[in-house]
Amino acid sequence: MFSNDNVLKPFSFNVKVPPGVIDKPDNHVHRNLSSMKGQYFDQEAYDRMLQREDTLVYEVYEKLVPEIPGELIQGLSIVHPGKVGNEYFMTKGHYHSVLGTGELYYCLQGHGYMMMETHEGEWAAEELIPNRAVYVPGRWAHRSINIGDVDLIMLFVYPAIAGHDYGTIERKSFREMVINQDGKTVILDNPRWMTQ
Ligand code: S6P
Ligand code: ZN
Repeated sequence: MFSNDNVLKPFSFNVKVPPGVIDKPDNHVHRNLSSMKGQYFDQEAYDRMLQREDTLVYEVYEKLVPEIPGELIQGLSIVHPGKVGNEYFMTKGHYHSVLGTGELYYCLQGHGYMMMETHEGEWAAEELIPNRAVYVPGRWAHRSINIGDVDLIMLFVYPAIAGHDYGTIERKSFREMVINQDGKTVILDNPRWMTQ
């Protein structure tokens, strides 16, 4: 965490795509299959895959700033290509703890979807292609999904006070899932989704 005692000075950083790295990140998060228990529809495929290897599913590079109103955290999110059964590799997904905080994503490489939903049960999916921005408004949970053959790389920016609520999605999952059905990418109702 960035100390609030530090005075933040303007800064810049280089983004290199590929491979999808930034200069001097403050944080580099690795998310492997084992940290996504219960999130993929085909539990048997998940268990089989995990037995073979705890595959790296996605990575995040962050530039941290003081967690105070007005400041913005930014970084890169990289979802590797792959599937668990027929379901594409994806992020865990979360609500922001400060529910009203939004987030901007800008796709730099790859092909995917930003899956979003609200506590009230509304959902939306926006396609991610290079040079397209997706805005996630406050109140919307979000998960990025890689439906392509190369890394899905996105730049993100969100309020430093946002915080993360992963628990709700771990319990309820997302209402919709993105799978490959007979060679086509389709969005289907997720049987694992819980209404409460
Ligand atoms: C944070 C922002 C991203 C995600 C990243 C990984 O608010 O939305 O930096 O952290 O895409 O996803 P997740 O769901 O594991 O945090
Ligand atoms: Zn977020």
